[in-house]
Amino acid sequence: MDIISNGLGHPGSSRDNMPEPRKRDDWLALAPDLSIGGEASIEELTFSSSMLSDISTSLWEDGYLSLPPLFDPSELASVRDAIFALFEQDIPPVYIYLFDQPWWLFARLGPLLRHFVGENFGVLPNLWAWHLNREGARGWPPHRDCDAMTVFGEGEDAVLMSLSLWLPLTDADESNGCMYIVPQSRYEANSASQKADLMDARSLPAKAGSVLGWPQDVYHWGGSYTSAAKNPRVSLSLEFQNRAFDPLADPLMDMGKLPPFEIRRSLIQDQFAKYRHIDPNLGAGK
Ligand SMILES: O=C(O)CCC(=O)C(=O)O
Ligand SMILES: [Fe+2]
Repeated sequence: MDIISNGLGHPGSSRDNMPEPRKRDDWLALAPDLSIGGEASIEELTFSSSMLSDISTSLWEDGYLSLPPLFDPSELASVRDAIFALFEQDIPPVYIYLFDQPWWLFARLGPLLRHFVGENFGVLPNLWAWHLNREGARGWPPHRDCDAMTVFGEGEDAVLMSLSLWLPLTDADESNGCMYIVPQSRYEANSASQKADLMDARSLPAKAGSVLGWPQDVYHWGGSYTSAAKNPRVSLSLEFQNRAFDPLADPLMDMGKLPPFEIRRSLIQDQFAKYRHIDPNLGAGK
């Protein structure tokens, strides 16, 4: 099996071409429950210090975090339904990031993000969304989101340069393409060869509204959609970085000040160009 690890962030795959660029109002008509450039009133989720300390333990020991459903089904529904509406128009799911709500879901995780990537964390311009719904459709192949070392120091004092979060909007399991990850302990077991063995991977079934996360040098991938699937696998990912380090990519964004419509659109289009060398079937993303 090929391991893709190009240091650029996600490899990608998606549906093909996009129709002509649409205007802001056309996008809003597609997803009437969502907004673009709306006034944010983010109610952050509460994470007690004991919760954060348990999450830290699992992140440092296992190399990933896996949180139970945190979001209300109704707040997921509008974003998920908008991805279905995009699909009906043959528009790749990553266009969901034109709207405010997917960003705001992640913004509600503020206490978690500040805990791991600093008070003044930045949002990396590496974003993608998936909608697997037919037999044989696959998530992304094995890769690391960043080739560089992203964890500095050890134990309680370790500092994370960047963190990827993955948020399923529908239940994800082995039948519809959940995530797989090689746990940290297995790297240590293979440290002589400095190689991740994909046979050590663990599947990470995750209910809608739960959250998975990993430091960016961990190998992971998305599974396949099979005939046993009960529902589509719809998910979002976004990456965050500690601003104490030089920006891993430009522009490093501020969760409290999302880019305006035109910039969001070009940001989304850039994702296609970034990953086309990995998946030559990627459309232009226009
Ligand atoms: O959802 C997938 O198939 C891949 C997700 C991934 O690689 C990521 O979010 O970094
Ligand atoms: Fe990834």
